[in-house]
Amino acid sequence: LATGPVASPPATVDGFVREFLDQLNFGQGVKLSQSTINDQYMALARTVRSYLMASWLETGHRRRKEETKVVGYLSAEYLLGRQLGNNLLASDLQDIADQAMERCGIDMAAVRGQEVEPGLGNGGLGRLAACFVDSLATMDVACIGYGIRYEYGIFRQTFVDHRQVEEPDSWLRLGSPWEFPHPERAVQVGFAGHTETYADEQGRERTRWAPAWQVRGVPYHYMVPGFRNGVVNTLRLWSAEANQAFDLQTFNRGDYAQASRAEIFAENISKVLYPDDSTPQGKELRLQQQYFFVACSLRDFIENTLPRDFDLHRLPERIIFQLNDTHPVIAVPELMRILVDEKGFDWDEAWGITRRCFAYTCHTLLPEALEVWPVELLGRLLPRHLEIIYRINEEFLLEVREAFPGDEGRIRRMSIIAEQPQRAVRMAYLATVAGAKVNGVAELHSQLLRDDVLPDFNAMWPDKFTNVTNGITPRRFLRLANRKLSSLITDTIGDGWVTDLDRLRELEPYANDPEFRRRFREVKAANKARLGDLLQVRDGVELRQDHLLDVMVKRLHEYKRQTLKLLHVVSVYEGVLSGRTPVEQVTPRTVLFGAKAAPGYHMAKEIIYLINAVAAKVNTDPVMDGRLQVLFPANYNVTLAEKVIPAADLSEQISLAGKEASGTGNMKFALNGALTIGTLDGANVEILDLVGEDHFFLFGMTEPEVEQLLQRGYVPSAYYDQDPVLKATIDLIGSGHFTGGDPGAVSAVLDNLLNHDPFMALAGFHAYLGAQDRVERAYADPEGWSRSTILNVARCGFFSSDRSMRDYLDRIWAPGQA
Ligand code: 26Q
Repeated sequence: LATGPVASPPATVDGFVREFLDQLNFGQGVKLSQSTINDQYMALARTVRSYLMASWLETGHRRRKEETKVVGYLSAEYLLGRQLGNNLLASDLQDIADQAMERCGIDMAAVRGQEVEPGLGNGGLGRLAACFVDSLATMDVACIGYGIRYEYGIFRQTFVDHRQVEEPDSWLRLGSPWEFPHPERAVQVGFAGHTETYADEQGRERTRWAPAWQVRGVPYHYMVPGFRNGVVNTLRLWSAEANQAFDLQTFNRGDYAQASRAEIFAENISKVLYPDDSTPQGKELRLQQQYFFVACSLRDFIENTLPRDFDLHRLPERIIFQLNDTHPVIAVPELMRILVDEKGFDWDEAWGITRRCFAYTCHTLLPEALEVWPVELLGRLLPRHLEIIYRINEEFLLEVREAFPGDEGRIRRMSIIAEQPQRAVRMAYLATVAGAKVNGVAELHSQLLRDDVLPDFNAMWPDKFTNVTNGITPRRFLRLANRKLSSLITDTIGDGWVTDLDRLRELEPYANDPEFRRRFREVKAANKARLGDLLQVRDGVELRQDHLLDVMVKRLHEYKRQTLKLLHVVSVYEGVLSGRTPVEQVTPRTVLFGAKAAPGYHMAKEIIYLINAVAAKVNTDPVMDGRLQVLFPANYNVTLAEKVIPAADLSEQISLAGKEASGTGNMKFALNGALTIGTLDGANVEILDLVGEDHFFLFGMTEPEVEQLLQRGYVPSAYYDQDPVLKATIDLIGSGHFTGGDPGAVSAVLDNLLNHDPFMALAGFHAYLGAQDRVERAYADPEGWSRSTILNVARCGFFSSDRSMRDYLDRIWAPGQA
């Protein structure tokens, strides 16, 4: 009876209504007439889940039979965004659900608005992981996404007196209908303690680790549906729990606070996402998080996913663990420990296996972002892993000696253990030594990785290094976020583009079709109106519909140069204020910022303050006649991105060349018909290559030019002294004009710019203003502008994460097989 496929409810409006009412009545325990919006959201989500369930079970069943190689994506972050819309789209139930809700008298928009997005990531790296698992499901590649179920995701940003204030993101407060806890699949993870050697039955000397304490990792499963292909993969996020709620002896003594301390301690491990995304702090809890989730994941795959009697010599045939940056790299010594200590493998045999089971993706170039763990800390928390790392390093350095005899400097440089300023493990080196492949995330980045970050490793193993340019999922960021543009595209070239984004090329000829251009502009106007409605309700601000919408949304970082954008804004304002520019000559423009600063990143928080201060003044000064507006909606996240990006005219991608590894927002904007103003950095280089110089506002130094300027000696104040516009702009800020007459309130930012300016905003200012002039001239010609935006969409199909996944398969996961 129960062996066949599970039956989905009928995919009709009737069927949907029935399932929904069942979920409401029997799942949620309310009648429709008594139900709250939250009840309705929960029931609707569970209804969609029901439709996906048969595919999920079927996919799992098929995967177990197939015996193919699985991609184990190891990522400390998944920035998923809302699930309801995505899962309705994947299951092709959008229209049915709309009609069903209407029939029940339910406000679908309000119900959608009820979902709190799981913000389990900081920014680009976490969102990339979410795009990748979407693409793998759509391509029917066996993948398990492994990560952490943080109880609190990225903080909620608010502004108080222009300053960022962080609030905890309690996304689970009302429960999540998308997760399936599996306590029966829990695993144990040990920490601290000591190691000891002993002789086994054959008299061989072996090592074992006796942890001092253990926690329980409970997996929560999330559906990852492919686009209308009957595939549902699994995202498995681990939650830390104490093995027993109370220390019973203490409990019985009546010291209840003390009795529950162990529980609180254990549960802290998955309590909150670290909100830093550049300068890792080397915090013990962070290392606990990292080890916790990879130990759970390896245990889960080896003991619970592989068949019972699987011969681990063949492990590389069945798994490739992709390391999403260095955060999961402790998985390398963990696999060695399992193979050698638990399964009794020889060291060499185990190392031969391990080296084929991992590949490493690097996402940065900033030296301060490379993770290192003090030996003292690592040895205390994971004593056996430290021993294993030492041995890996010893044998690796022998290899180096053999390849480069007598080159002691090289050996010191390449050691996995740094000696200065304190003895510490360089996680990127460990990942590079263990990884079968190492990749950067855009062409330029991969080249700089070889030349500047890991040159010695490249000299030793040139074939290890490769590039995979990032991508974004066209399902969420085009089909779902921009339904109007999607319909226009589908009406023109059919709907094959959703899973084969190169087909957007077929739009190229329509760039010359005035009727198509008109419809394209209509779509942009409608998206702008939709964003206007949202901002009105959300923040009580008005988005001027007749303005050029100029958008800079991304994490707040000095290297991304939000200050350069702000200097442009102030220069426009200062021009009018000083009478240099007649106000009628100002192109009506709204500059929209979205950015969270890491709570401990002081300069970033000062920049947020300055943006808000400038906005308050510029927006209300009658001298501007409303022609310049600066909006900074708080708490930029995936949900807001889905509304902002389709409405944008201009995409700001202005990082200093050589600093932004790739960027992925840049791709989202181009594919939604915004033009880019940008530097030759990250994937901008590839966007420019594809769309052509006539359809991209390029400015600024190349990476080698940046290096040269640094060599010659960069003196930011010289630019201030020599450029009267720059001087007037900075002086206006310095005068306290934006800060109630208090120059002190902006001195940290200005001092930094004038005396240090590590990311050369002042050097870039003149060229940036020139590029903005070109933007305004181009925007004044709507037909030419539309033509360029259409060509951007048509030529950016390359940036589908489906293509990224194809590249990973070809170059890293199954070379020669795929
Ligand atoms: C590490 C240790 C301790 C605490 C936090 C961290 C940490 C967390 C997140 C370090 C880095 C991150 C995130 C980095 C990130 O998002 N990088 C971006 O990755 C994108 C996807 O490849 C690129 O497009 C961006 O260029 C890159 O900045």
